[in-house]
Amino acid sequence: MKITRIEAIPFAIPYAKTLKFASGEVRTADHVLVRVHTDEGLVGTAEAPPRPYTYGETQQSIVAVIETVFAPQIIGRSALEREQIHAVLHRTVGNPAAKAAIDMALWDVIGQGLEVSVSQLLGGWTDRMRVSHMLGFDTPERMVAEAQSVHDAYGISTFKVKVGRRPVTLDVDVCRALREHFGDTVELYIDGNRGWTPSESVDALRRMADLGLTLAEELCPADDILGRRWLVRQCPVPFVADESATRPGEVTRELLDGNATALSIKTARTGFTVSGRILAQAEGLGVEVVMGNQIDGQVGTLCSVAFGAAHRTTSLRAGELSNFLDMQDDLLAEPLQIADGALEVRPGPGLGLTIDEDKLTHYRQDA
Ligand code: MUC
Ligand code: MG
Repeated sequence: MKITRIEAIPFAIPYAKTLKFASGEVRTADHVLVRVHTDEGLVGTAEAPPRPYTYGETQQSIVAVIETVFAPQIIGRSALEREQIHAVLHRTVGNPAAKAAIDMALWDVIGQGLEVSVSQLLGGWTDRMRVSHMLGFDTPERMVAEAQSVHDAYGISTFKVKVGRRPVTLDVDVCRALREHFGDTVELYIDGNRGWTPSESVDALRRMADLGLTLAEELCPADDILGRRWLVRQCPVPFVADESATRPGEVTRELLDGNATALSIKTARTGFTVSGRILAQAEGLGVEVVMGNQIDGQVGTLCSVAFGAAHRTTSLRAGELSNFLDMQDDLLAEPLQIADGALEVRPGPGLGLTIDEDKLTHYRQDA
């Protein structure tokens, strides 16, 4: 399984519906498809979705760091030398989506080489994940209508509501409208993407105390150190660290400092290898996890399902796996189908994905 070539292909697919949240908005999926080739003709595939406003990575920076920094140090090694390859990636600070995509493409190669599904290699707990749908900023009426339509079309009954607007009543009204519309038939939780101050967050949580929310994520910045601790201490539900806990060291620091009591694991950010280490930290420390979404396309979503379904702890909660529904098109030859509120793992070998080459030719930006 000698690595002979690593491709970083920028592609752009427009969204049918803009997703808006406190730290940004997404109109086009300007992602990078990463392909790892081996001497036996295997090709491992993964997707890197840049989030410039969160981590500073862009489509161009991902292509550049893979082509000029990572690929030259990895080509010539065996895909099985995972610790060696991780030492190379680890030497460079940051660039999480670029590193994660390389890691996942390598696992795809290994799975194909061994003729086993990656999800089974990782843990093989189950064959599907329940799906949570993310509702971006809009009016209460339109957000309720979107929730009802994905509920009807896909059987989804868990919703992550984006919050963090001012005044806080804008988002409180949305959560109340959703609860009144659905009664107790749905799970609701919130993600502020650092939009509120600690006191706005506490105010919003008080106003929503009767709504049965199950999680609160990144309501204020983790750098509001004492305010964030004060907020987390009085938060009635697990407080999820997402963009504040992106690697094992940060995870330890944020949890031990009392800045969070649960973790979002995103394969787009920590691949399979580091996500597995973070999961072990969460299990060892006894905190809950949720499989998050970095607004992945279908390739990335398939990777999240493979990891989430592989482990008992990650499949306890619904994973955020439906952002691809907002895209006008995608790259998989056989598109993902959410049914009965769940997404199935592809049987493999590897990740079990095939790229539609005509679509890639159409959407790629470097041709
Ligand atoms: C989330 O959980 O925050 C928004 C930005 C990003 O990086 O991921 C999404 C969802
Ligand atoms: Mg989040």
